[in-house]
Amino acid sequence: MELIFGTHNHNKVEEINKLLPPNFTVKSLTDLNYYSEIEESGKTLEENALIKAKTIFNTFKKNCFSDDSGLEVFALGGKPGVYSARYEGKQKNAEANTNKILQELKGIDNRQAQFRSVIALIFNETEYLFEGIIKGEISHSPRGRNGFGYDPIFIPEKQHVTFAQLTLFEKNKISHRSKAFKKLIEFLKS
Ligand code: ITT
Repeated sequence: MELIFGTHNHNKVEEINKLLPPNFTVKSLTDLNYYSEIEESGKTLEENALIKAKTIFNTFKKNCFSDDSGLEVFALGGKPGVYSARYEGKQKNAEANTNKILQELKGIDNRQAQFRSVIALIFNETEYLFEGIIKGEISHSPRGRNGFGYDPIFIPEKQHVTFAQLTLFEKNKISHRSKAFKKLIEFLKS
């Protein structure tokens, strides 16, 4: 069975391919030479994931899925959430984004946070949503060099190190995205 994954992110495609049974083939937007910008204008992760999936479905008329993820900090009322990539401006600078969070949490004891990932699937013309969450807390300073985005300041529950101090293999075993991917795969296999 062939599915289109609405991303150009090679790492995400590789991650899901490792989890999928061999009878599934995933094609990315890069594989399909689709380079139009899809505006992520939604106010929630769910809306954005659906906007992307619907745009792709309307273009290719094939089963497809898209994801959107973000960091939600409790003491900041769930921010940056859907605005995670551009929290400190349009330039989407990960270091500036992480510094902004550390600044906003100065003097605040509650450092609880979670990464949340939502996948929107359009399968046989019906829409489905799958969610993955990893809870944790925000460190007091950035630590580690692996990963991307907010990884250097996110300590997942039951760990003493940040996501950026874990190997990609270790992170993928517990990450929000892999949890959502696993739910999607269970659905596709059933
Ligand atoms: P696409 O091209 O597929 O849209 P993206 O980089 O925008 O990829 P996401 O939509 O999954 O990635 O995530 C949006 C932002 O949320 C991302 O730029 C990071 O700032 C943050 N984020 C999401 N997942 C993360 C993770 O596993 N580790 C660190 N930061 C993450």
